[in-house]
Amino acid sequence: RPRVLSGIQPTSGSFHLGNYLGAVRQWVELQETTDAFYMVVDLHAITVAQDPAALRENTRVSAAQILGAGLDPERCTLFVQSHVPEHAQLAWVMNCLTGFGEASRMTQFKDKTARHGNEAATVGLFTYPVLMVADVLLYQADEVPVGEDQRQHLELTRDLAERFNTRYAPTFTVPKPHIPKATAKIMDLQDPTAKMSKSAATTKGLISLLDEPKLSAKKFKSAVTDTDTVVTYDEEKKPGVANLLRIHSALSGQSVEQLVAHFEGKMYGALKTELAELFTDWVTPFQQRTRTFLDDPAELDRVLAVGAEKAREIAGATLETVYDRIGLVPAA
Ligand code: AQP
Repeated sequence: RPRVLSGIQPTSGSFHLGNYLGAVRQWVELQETTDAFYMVVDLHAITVAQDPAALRENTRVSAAQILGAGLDPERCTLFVQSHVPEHAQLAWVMNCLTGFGEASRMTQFKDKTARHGNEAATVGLFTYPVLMVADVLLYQADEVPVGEDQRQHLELTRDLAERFNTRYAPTFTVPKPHIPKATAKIMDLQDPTAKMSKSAATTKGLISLLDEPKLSAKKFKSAVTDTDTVVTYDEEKKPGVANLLRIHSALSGQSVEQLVAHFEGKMYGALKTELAELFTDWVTPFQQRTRTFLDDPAELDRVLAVGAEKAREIAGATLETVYDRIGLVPAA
């Protein structure tokens, strides 16, 4: 079975629809056919300032949402990144293999610096992609299910894996991104040219999974579209409608072509209303499942402890090989 690894940041209490459709939903599917490792990446989250109590809470809420989305800890490995110290250890080695110019080309750093301001940009934020490289390589992952925004980081991962393998000896699996096109980039409902993001200027176009379903339904109904009225799929000219169609398709399982036929002769309002209902039908049981995991913190901690132990076995073995290959003397 191919090995899969992915992670999500506990930067806010609730995941948004982009996180779910772009990443977590793939995780649930892949646990059936792969040897899957999924983690809450708290070390990534601290690359921007976090309130300690909120980070602790959001880490648990994130794990509960992953389980609520359908992840089964019996069929995959779920853990918290900081429980496996090898992530930070391998990241250091990888930092020493990464060119400064190479790291400077990462667009997410530029975007986040622009959003959070230059003064808020830490060295940790700059080197965030290298920590992600370590995350993936530690587990010898074959595939990494992520949204489109992570493609560049995956390319860096491949480059560094190959560089290490060439410089020392074949050590790392060179991973491939797993980015299904239809859900690779879910857009903000108010600005369909920008990706849905936790840190958008306003939350009007952001569908947070733990919000009251009624509030999300309202956001779907007031989604920005265009002055035309015919429901057709055109990413360039009708990005708002295209985004709604892609979300509908992902939630309903119907193809975009089927949906266009279904909405023939109907206006945008019909698409929005149907989407609001579809989302409510999905999110209501998701919230209930998430709540059951949050109501039993001892069980949640147990699941995460089992996951961390399984993860450490593999991560530890990889790090030992790496330390040996680069010439570090083992502790007696
Ligand atoms: N809009 C999106 N469409 C599809 N996939 C998305 N992902 C994020 N936004 C979208 C994917 O979700 C996974 C977890 O991402 P993350 O933990 O790195 O979250 P994020 O990128 O920090 O989310 P935001 O909302 O975009 O946060 P900010 O605004 O802080 O940057 C990843 O696989 C990601 O690709």
